[in-house]
Amino acid sequence: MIRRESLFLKACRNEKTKRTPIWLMRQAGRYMKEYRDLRAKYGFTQLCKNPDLATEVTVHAATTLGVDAAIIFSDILLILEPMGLDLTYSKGDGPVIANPVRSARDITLLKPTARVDPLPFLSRAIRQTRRALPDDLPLIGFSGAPFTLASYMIEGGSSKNFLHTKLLMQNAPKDWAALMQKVTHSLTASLKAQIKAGADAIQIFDSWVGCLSPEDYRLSVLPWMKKLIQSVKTAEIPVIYFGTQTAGLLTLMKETGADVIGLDWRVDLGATWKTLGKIPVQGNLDPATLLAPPADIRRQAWTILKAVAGKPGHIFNLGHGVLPQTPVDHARILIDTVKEFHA
Ligand code: 1CP
Repeated sequence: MIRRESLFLKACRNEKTKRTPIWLMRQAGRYMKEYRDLRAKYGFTQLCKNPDLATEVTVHAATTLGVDAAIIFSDILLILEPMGLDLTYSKGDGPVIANPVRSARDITLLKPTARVDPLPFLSRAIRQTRRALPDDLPLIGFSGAPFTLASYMIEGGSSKNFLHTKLLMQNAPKDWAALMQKVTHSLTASLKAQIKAGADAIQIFDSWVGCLSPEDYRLSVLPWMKKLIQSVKTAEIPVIYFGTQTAGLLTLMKETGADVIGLDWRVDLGATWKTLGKIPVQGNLDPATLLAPPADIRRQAWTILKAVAGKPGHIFNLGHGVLPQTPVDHARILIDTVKEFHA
C-alpha cells in the first residue's frame, strides 16, 4: 500500500525519510475562516456528528495546509456521551459535564460502552474521509487518554489544579481503579473501531497528565495506559502518545509501549530525545511562535530541525494545538520551511 511508505508512517516506524514529515495538532479549527463560516451555521457537536461535515473540515485543513497527515475532525470528550454523561460545549466556559463523577455510586452508574462501536458517526466520518483524501496521505484517528478523560469526568469540565481528580485518585484508589477500568474499556472500543474504519495511525491525547507526580503516574495511570495501548496495538498502526508539561514523566510514558512520544515546547528536543533513547518523537515548536513574524517562525523551526540533525524518527509538530489567533499564512510558512529544509 502506498500510504505505508509515506513520510509520516515511515517516521513513526523510525525509518529514514528524505525529509521531515509535519502535521499540526488542532490543524482544523477556529483559526481557519472556512471553519468559522461552517461554525456560524452549525454547532460544534453537529459538525462532529455529521460525517459529511466532519469529512469536509478534515480534508480542507489537511489539503490547504499541505501537511503530511490528516487528523479526523472530532473531539476527545464525545466518548463521554455513550458512557452516560451530559456533555455540552458552552461559548465562554468550554466543555461542561452537567453530571460529573464524584462518588463510587456515580462510577457504578456509568454505562459500559459494551457496543463494538461506541461512536458510529466517527467511524462513518473516518470511512468517508479516507475515501476523500489522496491515497498516499495518512489519516490519524485519536482519543483522549484515561487520565485526561477521567479529569474532565470528575471536574465536570476544564480545570486548573485537578483537585477533585487527585483526591479521588489518592483517597479512594479502589474507586479510581473502577473508573479507569470503565474509561479504558470504552477507549479501547473506540480506538479499535477507528482502526477498523480506516485510521492509519492513532494519537492518544493525555493533555493534562503533566499535573501528576511521577509516583502517582506510575501507580495510578501507567497500568491503564499500558493496557489501552496493548489492546489496540497492531504491527501496522502506530500509536502516538502525547501530553504537556511531561518533562518529569517521559521515561514512564515510554514504558506504556507507545510507538511515538509527543513532546511539548518546554523541553529541549535534542537533549530529551537522547534521554528517551531509541523511540520516534513528535514535536515540539511553541504554538505561540506562529503569531510571530515569518523570520522568527523560520528561525525557530530551523533550531529544532538542526537539533534533530537528520536523525530518523522525528515528526515535526507544534508542542500543543494551533492557537485560535494564528494566521493561516503563518502555519503555511512553518510547513513550507520544514518541507524545504532538506531540499
Ligand atoms: O467552538 C468550537 O468550534 C470548538 C472548538 C474545538 C475544536 C475545533 C473543540 C472543543 N474541539 C475541537 C476539535 C478537536 N479537539 C480535534 C480535531 C481537530 C484537529 O486537530 O484538527 C482534536 C484532536 C481535539 C482534541 C482535544 N479536545 C483535546 C486534546 C488536545 C489538546 O488541545 O490538548 C482536548 C483537551 C479537548 C477538549 C476540548 N474540546 C474543545 C474544547 C474547548 C476543549 C477544552 C480544552 C480545555 O479544557 O482547555
